[in-house]
Amino acid sequence: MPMNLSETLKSERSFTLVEMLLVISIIGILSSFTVASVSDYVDKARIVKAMNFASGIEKIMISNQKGKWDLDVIEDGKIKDLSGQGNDGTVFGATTTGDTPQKYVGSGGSQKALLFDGNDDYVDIGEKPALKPSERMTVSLWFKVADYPSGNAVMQGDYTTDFKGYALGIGNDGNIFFWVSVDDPIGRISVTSYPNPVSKNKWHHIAATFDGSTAKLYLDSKKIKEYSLASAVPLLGSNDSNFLGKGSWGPSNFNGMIDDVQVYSDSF
Ligand SMILES: [Ca+2]
Repeated sequence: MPMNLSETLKSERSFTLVEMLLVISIIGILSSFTVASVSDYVDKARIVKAMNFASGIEKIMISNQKGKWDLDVIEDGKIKDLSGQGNDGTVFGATTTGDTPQKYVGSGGSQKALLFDGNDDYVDIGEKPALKPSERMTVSLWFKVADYPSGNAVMQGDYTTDFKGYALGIGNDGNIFFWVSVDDPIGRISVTSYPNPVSKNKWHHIAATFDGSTAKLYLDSKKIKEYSLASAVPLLGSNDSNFLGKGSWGPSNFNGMIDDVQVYSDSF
């Protein structure tokens, strides 16, 4: 005998408690997927934007490019300078990895980056006249830090313990820093990302530029800090090496990956 309407409603009246919990957990799983994919999308957009920014820097200053290392290949223990300036580097311990900013956003499948162990890995580019900017300078590079236990160098440009040259690194608080030595009583300009530490295990782009009076630091295409002197002064160089992944000060070996490093004797 067919059920009447009220009986039908009664028999389909509700979820059991177990069914209800199941539905709630499915909704929870679906929403966490949505949140994860939105944040993933936002993070990839950050990288793509910084890639466009980095290629814009190269485009406007290409005639003053003094070093360009894509770090895709280590050949005979060396990394090649693609700028035409002959500033090849000798690799100590660092190895290539397929983990690159390009791959993260789904392109550049065969490209590589360099992996540094945070202990004794580095690249020595030597002391090169072309890498001693005297008036203006810019460095553009990608890095992905695994840990920052001490003040680590991402790149040392002709820097020494007596504050000559320039350096880019990351402090033990996760803030990046840009030091540039100038012929001025201040001695060394220091611009940091403080209080905006970078996230570990994510690719970030840094651009550091100095035009003779103003030092600017860009993180992921955004200008995060700048410092200006009253008037333009020359940069002070040294006779020390240019390094990737280590500096001349204290324990400074970088723990993570570095990619697509470019140096210019110009500013923006
Ligand atoms: Ca690369």
